[in-house]
Amino acid sequence: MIGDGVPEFAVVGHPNEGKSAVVSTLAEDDTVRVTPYPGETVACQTFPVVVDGKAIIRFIDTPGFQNPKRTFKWIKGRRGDPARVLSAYLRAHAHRPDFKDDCRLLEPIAAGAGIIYVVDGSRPVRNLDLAEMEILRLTGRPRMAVINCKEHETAYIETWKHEFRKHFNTLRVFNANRATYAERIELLETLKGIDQDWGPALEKAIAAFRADWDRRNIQTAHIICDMMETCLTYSIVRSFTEKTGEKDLRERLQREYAASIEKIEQKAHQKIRRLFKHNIFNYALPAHSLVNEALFSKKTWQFLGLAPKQLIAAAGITGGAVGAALDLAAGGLSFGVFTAAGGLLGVGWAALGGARRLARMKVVGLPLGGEQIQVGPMENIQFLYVLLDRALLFYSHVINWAHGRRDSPPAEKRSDKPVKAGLTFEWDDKRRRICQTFYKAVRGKDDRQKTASRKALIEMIEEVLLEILHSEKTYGMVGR
Ligand SMILES: Nc1nc2c(ncn2[C@@H]2O[C@H](COP(=O)(O)OP(=O)(O)O)[C@@H](O)[C@H]2O)c(=O)[nH]1
Ligand SMILES: [Mg+2]
Repeated sequence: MIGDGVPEFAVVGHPNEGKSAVVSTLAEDDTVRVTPYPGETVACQTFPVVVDGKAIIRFIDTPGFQNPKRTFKWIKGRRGDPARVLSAYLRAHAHRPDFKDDCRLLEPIAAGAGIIYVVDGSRPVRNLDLAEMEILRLTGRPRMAVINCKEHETAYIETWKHEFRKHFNTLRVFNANRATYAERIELLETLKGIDQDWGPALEKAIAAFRADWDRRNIQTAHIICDMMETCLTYSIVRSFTEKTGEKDLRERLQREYAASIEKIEQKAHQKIRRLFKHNIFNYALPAHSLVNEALFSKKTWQFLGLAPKQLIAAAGITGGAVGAALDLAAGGLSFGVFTAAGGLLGVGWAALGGARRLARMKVVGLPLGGEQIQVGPMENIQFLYVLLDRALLFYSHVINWAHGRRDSPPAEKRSDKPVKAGLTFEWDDKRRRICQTFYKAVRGKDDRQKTASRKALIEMIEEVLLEILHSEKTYGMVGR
């Protein structure tokens, strides 16, 4: 611990074992430099976890040992207070370029930081590692060992654990690339065992971290609710004359409508992404994940189990899709063209979908002889479930993607089989009723009903987000 009472940990070890990746994941900071080339980190860099503008814990990324054996030999030969020995070592090697990294690494420890020692547990233990462990033991500082397996090899883990028990106060298997929220919390909990004196400060940091995530979840629920309200009530109205041509305008408006909905959705997703501090993780997800599907693609509807097969076939007959309308028809849903009086004008696509109507399009007479076309709002509650499922999937990806990871999700694999990956599909009547009430209220005029239904929906989404957060299931996830 250092002067201001904020727990501080130097993350040390051999180059290229995943120190920077561990720092990045623990600090939720994807600006930490993680590279496949050893020796890229040349100076220490501190990455604080900041909640409400205050650092609650700090992780220091270090270059890694350069001369563990010689350093060990030097330190081992001295008697007395470990802090003094460490200071003497730093003084004696301050101007030695060949000990530069060792000095950088030991400086924060001499200044009072605790130690997190990272090794790649998928390789065997070497003599060099034993020298490093001995040095760290001789510093006398509170220390934890982290086994970060870069490969799936687990044969050496027991040997590592055996050695660690001799040299460290506590140890933890932690994968910097795969760690979930729960695993990050568990690691912090384990850190408490590093030293009795550190317990209260770490307890405080963990509580602040948890509270921060609770807040992010509440904000996410609001973002999702706002996005759904905007999408469910969205419509475009445009005037047209004989010259403009009704057909052209109608097609243009359909495209415009679909593009706007996608934009609203994307904006909301990006807000969620920022909330969880992701800057580089990009969502090029495989086909099984719905998140990457265009909102109106046939596939999305299929994935969510909403598309009766015969209607997809029927959609094939009508030819290429134009904007939202035909795609929606392909999903087993239809839309109609309405006159001002409400009568059905164009029955082609409407006939595909049986009783249900979607993406309403109205032609309304104007007093001066012109006419207007209105596209939207969407008239089917499945639209709500699609938006909700996609937002929840997006959330699931974001929270489970460790910040230390520098690979990309695997390229999209084509799959023709519909996959019922959506969460809402399995919901009970109570949750469905909340959705139905919201769907009705936001499109109505009663403000009190709107407020009440929003509140109920937000509470329900918060509950669902927590379920996803603590779920063992990798809901809709890839590459874990
Ligand atoms: N597959 C996998 N790769 C990892 C993991 N941790 C680190 N790496 C990779 O190992 C390389 C070295 O990681 P880095 O954190 O820069 O190591 P450092 O030199 O100890 O800081 C990078 O290419 C990382 O992406 C892990 O848990 N799994
Ligand atoms: Mg590094």
